Formats: sequence, structure tokens, C-alpha cells
Amino acid sequence: MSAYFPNVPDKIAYGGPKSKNPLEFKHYNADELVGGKTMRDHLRFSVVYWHTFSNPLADPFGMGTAIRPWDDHSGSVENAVKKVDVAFEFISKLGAPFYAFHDRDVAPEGKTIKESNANFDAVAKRLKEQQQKTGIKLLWGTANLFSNPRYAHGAATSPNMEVFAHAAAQVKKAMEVTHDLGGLGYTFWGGREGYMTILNTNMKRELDHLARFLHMAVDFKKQIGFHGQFYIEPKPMEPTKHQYDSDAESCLNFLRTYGLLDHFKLNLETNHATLAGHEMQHELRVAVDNGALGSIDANTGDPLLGWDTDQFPTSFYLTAQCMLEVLEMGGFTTGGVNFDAKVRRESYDPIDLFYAHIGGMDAFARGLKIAHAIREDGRLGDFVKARYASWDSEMGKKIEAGKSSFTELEAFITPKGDAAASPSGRQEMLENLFNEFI
Ligand code: XUL
Ligand code: CO
Repeated sequence: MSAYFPNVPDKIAYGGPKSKNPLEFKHYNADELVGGKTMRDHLRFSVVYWHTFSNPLADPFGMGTAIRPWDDHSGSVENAVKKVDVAFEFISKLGAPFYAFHDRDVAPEGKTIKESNANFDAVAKRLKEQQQKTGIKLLWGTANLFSNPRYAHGAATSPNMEVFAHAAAQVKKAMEVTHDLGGLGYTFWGGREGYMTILNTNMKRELDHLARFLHMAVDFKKQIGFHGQFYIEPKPMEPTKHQYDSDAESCLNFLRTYGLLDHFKLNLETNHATLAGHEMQHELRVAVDNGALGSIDANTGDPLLGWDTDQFPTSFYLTAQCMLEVLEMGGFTTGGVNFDAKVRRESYDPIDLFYAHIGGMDAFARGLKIAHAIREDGRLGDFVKARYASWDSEMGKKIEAGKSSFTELEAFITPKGDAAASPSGRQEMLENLFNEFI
């Protein structure tokens, strides 16, 4: 099993924090228990097919630089089948339990829908064999509804009904394949579901169509008996100026408006949160508070570049914040930590794919330990609880229960002259406390 990455051992080992070996984990020790659960089960790492095995590392100023000896650039089904073996060798050696794909990452698009489906089936056969051989599972599948020029105006939100129909056929097939491969979920990222100029856009009609599309997906899910979790992945811009699924709150509002809330959870991505002007922890908190956190696309942006750079996460501060929210919700069920991240254009060697994933997994492993320690310590949680103590008073409880009124509150507060002083928010003290654990 060492055909494509001959210089990488069969399994990336845990070397511990003192290890100087770049091909060893410093923090991720799959079997180690954190709060009674293995790191493997807490983190549920997943490798994405598109960036890791299909991305040539082009940018708007230059062609791809990636050296991928297994790619003959023929775009053939044969080469796509070979790439499956590459992918599973990589994921096995890395020790990630899951992977994720778009239909067009794994198999080439044909000239017709029929041809595309046949290509997809041929590659899916090998994916299934490799899943069975290695025990690696599909975290989620999805359809690429944004690369082909037919989707330039959107897919489910296209002004052209036939494009909507084409997208429906494509998602139908991607759901069938995901189901057949035992996928735990299916993701909808609105690739070009948005607009470039509102001058040519009937926003209401487009949103109605998007909801109609997702309702059809829910119906089809029932029809084929697929029990995986549906996810919506918010992103505010890129490629369009405005994407309808712009952040966690707008997605939840959309789902609620159209009666879809019970059928979807959110797949939150760090770089998308940044583009939306939020911290990832904010997006996660919104989802957790609404019982809607499904999965994480784990990457990070570069604050000086300001676009969706999809870099591997390296900051313990960020990963600790993420894992605080995941632990708060009681851990992942169907979701996981999915590395929707790519190596830099300058990092073109195959071995860089290992370094990148090892670093990302270590960053999340360390973040998990930090988050667990902060929760065990309890001071942060206690502080927040105490900050709201007045709400635990008789009157506070009454307001929260919806049993008070403006008239009653006027009668309550007026004799006091003014509200009691609020204690300091102690932001700096809490930041210091957080840093004690980093
Ligand atoms: C795009 C993005 C997608 C989704 C899947 O920014 O994150 O790769 O994760 O379509
Ligand atoms: Co993503």
C-alpha cells in the first residue's frame, strides 16, 4: 500500500509534543481519551477530495503548479479510478476516518447527463471497494453546481428553468451515489445561488425556487430511504457578490421561512465566517443555540488577503474556540472536522499534502484538549453564569417566563430610582484566563 506516497510510512504515528519528525503527530493521538471519549471520536476528521486530489493549485494570475505524478491530465475515467487509489492510500496513511467529495471531483463530467452519470458510477464502484477495504467512510457528498458555464447565473436560482431541471437531475444522482456509498450526510453549498447585480434579479422568485429545490431534495431523500443528514453551508460572497446563504442566521431564517428547518443542519466553514464579518465561534454559537450545528469545514483565511484562501488551520486559539462550541453541544453526531482546505500554490509537492493535514489535525487535537480543560476548570462558565445572576431572581424568572409587563416593570424599578450598577465585564481577565490553557 505504498504506491503513490512511497516516502510516507503506512501510518502517521503519534510522536508527542517533543517529536521533531514532520511526518508524526504532535498532539493528535487517535486512541487517547479526552473526557472519556477518544480523540478519533471527538474530531471525526475528514479529507476533501476536491482540494487534496483534484486541485491543480491555479490562481487568477497563473496556472496550476501542483505536482501530482498520478494525474495523466487526460481527464479520463481510467485516470479518475486510479485517483481513487491515490486518495485512499493518502487517507489511510493519515488515519482520517472520513472523506467528502463533489460529483465532479471524483469523476469527469461527460457531454450528456447520461454520460456524466456513467462516469460517476464507474468511479463510485471503486470508491465503494476502497471504502470496504480500508474502513474509511463518506462524511458527505455534494454536487458541483458552479463550475460548468451552464450554472453561470446560478443553479436552483437560475432565471432559466432548464438549468434548474439540470441541477435537479445532477443532485438526484449525487444523492443516489452518496446513499449507495453509505454517506452520513449530504451538503448544499450555494455555489452561485445569489446575484452579481440586483438590477437583473428577481430575488423573491429566486429564493422561492431555491426553497422549492430543497423541498424536492427532502422528498427524494424519503423516496430513496436515505437517512443521512442534510447540511446547508453558509457563505456570503465569492463567487457572487451576494450569496443567499450568507451566514448562519440568514440560513436559519431562510430555512424557517420555507418550512425546511427540521430537515437541515449547518455545515460551517471558518473562512466563510470571516468573509461574513463574523468570528467562527459566533457562527458556531448561532448554530448550537438553534440545535442546528451539523459539521465543520475546517480551514482559515489570511487576514491580509481577505478572500477565501482556504488555508489549513494552525491557530490553537481558533481551534479551541471551535471545540468549545462542539463540546457545548455534546459532540458531533453525523458531522465532523472536514478539511476544506488547500495547500498554497507554492507548496506543490505531494508530501505537502501530508504536512498540511498533519498540522490541521494537530491544531484541532490541541484545540480539543484546551477546550476540554477550560470546561473542566469551570471558571469561564461560572463567570458567564454569574454575569446573568439577576435573571435568576424572582423578577428575572418572571420576565423570562413571559409573565411580566411594561407596567409591572415600571412599578418594580421606579422606586429604586435607577438600575443597580452592572459589574465589570472583565474581558481582559477572561482573555488571560483563556491564554492560561493555550
Ligand atoms: C466553497 C466551499 C465548497 C463547499 C462544498 O467555498 O466551501 O467547497 O464546502 O461545495
Ligand atoms: Co466548504
